[in-house]
Amino acid sequence: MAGSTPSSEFRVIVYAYDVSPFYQKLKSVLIHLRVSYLYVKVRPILPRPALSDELGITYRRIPVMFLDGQAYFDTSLCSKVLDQTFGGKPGRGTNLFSKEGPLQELLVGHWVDSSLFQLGVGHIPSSLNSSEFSKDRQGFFPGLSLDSKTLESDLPSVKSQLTYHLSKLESLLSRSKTGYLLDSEHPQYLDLGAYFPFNWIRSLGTNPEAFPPGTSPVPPPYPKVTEWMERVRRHLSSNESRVEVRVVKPDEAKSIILSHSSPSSSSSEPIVKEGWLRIGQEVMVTPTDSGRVPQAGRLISINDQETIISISLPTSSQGSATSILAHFPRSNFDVRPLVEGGRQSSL
Ligand SMILES: N[C@@H](CCC(=O)N[C@@H](CS)C(=O)NCC(=O)O)C(=O)O
Repeated sequence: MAGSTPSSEFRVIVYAYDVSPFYQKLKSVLIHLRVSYLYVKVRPILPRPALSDELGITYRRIPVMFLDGQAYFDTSLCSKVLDQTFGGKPGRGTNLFSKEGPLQELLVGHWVDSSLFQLGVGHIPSSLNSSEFSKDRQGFFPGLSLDSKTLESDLPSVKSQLTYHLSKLESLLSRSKTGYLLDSEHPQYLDLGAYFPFNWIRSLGTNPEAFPPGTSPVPPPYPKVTEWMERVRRHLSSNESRVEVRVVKPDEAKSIILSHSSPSSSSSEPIVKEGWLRIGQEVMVTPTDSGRVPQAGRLISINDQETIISISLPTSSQGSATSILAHFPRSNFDVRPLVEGGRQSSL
């Protein structure tokens, strides 16, 4: 795609770093949907001033996506809103949630993004796990140590746990006529969602038993999974040339984000009606699974799909805009009133 479009005409901006598996997941959704985007590269470890100092974003996980100037957190919500905005439209990729949409959301959110991703983390070789990295990730997954020695000694058990997931996938695929997980004509969200941890694990090279290298004389133990991975890879690589990924500096991205005006929203969510939360109140939104760093903001809207808050820009960074709108999924996120100096009791 020619690189002549002004940056301000790109609707999507992604903050991430290349080796982030969740960025790779989001990228596969963008490629499938054929959506070009601006890419702000941030460090794999904190601090990330492009998000915190410039935009007031304390949520620590990557990627963070902006669509038309509004922030979206968690690849589950990002994928859904991208699909609703672009899926099936002229010149774009097919809808990702057209088959068993709610089931796909549950499967990717509560199986792939959690159990499978953690097994992926367990495959990280100690050569990649610097002390700076493991220090940064301390406490990222409650109850899971990322220290090199523990990762190394746990690897056999992690590999053995992975066989359960591979064998389920193998049997699902042996019933599929199209070679996609839900027997759909085109890949669905579940295909892209499940591809990223397996592809990541394969690329880490610590599990040649499950993923023998191409040169190996040993046949792959999960042939249907191997074929499916190749099918998804080919699908993505055939769409990749239609997507422009333009790397931009944080300043440029920020001025594009702030040039959008923010619409207002209202709420119909029962917890608001019951008086637990009030629209306009200061709240904090915190992931409940990993990277539990709260994000504070003013409650704009909450329903059964998402929570929207307004995040104040740090005073040093304000211009004509003083806040941004930010969307969080309801699943795996806790919303509660902000209390000075401590946490309020659970919802
Ligand atoms: N459920 C989240 C998980 C995101 C996540 O865990 N991302 C990893 C990178 S792949 C992360 O943020 N690690 C800590 C960090 O980069 O600071 C999502 O789907 O976006």
